[in-house]
Amino acid sequence: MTSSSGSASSTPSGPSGPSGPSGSSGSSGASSPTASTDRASGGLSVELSLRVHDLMLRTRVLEERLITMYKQGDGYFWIGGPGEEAFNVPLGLLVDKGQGADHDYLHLHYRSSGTLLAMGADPVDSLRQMKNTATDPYSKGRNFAGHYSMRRWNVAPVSSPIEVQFSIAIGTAQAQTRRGGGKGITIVQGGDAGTAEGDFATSLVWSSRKGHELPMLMIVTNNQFGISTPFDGQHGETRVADRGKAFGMQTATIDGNDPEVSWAALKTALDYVRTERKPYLLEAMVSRLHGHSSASGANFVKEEVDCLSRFEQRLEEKKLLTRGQMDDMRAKYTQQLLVASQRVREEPQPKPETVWDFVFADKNHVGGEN
Ligand SMILES: Cc1ncc(C[n+]2csc(CCOP(=O)(O)OP(=O)(O)O)c2C)c(N)n1
Repeated sequence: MTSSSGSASSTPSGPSGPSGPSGSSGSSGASSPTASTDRASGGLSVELSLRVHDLMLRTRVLEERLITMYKQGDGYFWIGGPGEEAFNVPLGLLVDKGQGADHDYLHLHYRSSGTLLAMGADPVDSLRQMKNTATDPYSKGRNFAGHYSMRRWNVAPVSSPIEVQFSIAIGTAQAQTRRGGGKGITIVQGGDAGTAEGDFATSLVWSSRKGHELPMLMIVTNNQFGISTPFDGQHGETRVADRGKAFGMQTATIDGNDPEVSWAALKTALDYVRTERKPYLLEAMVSRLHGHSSASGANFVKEEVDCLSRFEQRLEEKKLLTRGQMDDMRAKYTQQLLVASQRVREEPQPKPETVWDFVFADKNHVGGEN
């Protein structure tokens, strides 16, 4: 059961509507949050619906705060994931989080805030990275917003050069295969335009060699834009996911603006990769709600499907939350991050003499030094 089961969701506009996975899938695997039998909407329990909504809202409010910080001069550049929450939050909740090959490795992109918050990251740390403070745990004040990196959760550093993560991910998947026995898999994610890069082709080839398949979930979050180049006219294939079929891979294209569809599709894909130890290519159609980045103004694009307001409407119809309750939550989270951003302003910047720190490894991490 994946995308096709999400009947409440509308088909995203564009070249490819949602479709079910091709072929069979595995059964057991990913650790998942509570699955009560009290189904509220789609396949999600009441508890899980509320949890997903809360995290989607927190993610949206975080991105809005980051944009405001950029516009107020508290950062040099903004790029992030408003419009990808309905997919990225379920992903973060379904990941097997931890350090080392027994857990999932994540090679994400710069729109992955929802995944990190769902895994338990502190949103204030994202404000620190935006403000480039020395207290930023992801890059110690050295990188752009949304460039996460967390050794203890196997989150490989997010890269600004697009798609290189698809080549790097082969390494962690190889390590997991060579080690053998574990349930940890490698998850790699990027946008649709990036699939034109050689790294994406490299990943298709290396993950699917007969008899040497890799436990890799390859995710393409398709917002139908590069920076300003529309998807139409750039692709011979109708669906990016179809490219996986030529490599014998399981594939699906889904409505990533629907958290229930995303949950079901991710569960299927993760279970398959975890159990079969073979690759899966999942394409999620998503929105780009504030344009590409601050380079294009970062203003709200009202023509795009807003996954959060659509989900909130559904929760209201199901009488799980009232409009007033959701407005109160939003006001509370917005106020909390406003106060936090004022606090972060006072935190120290990196000292000039530390400029060469973290350029080269000071320990032999591969050899086991931590
Ligand atoms: C190797 C490389 N080429 C070009 C760029 C400039 N660039 C930054 S983001 C971007 C568009 C990426 O589009 P897509 O892969 O669809 O991801 P999205 O940003 O839409 O999520 C480009 C071309 C880059 N960062 N790296």
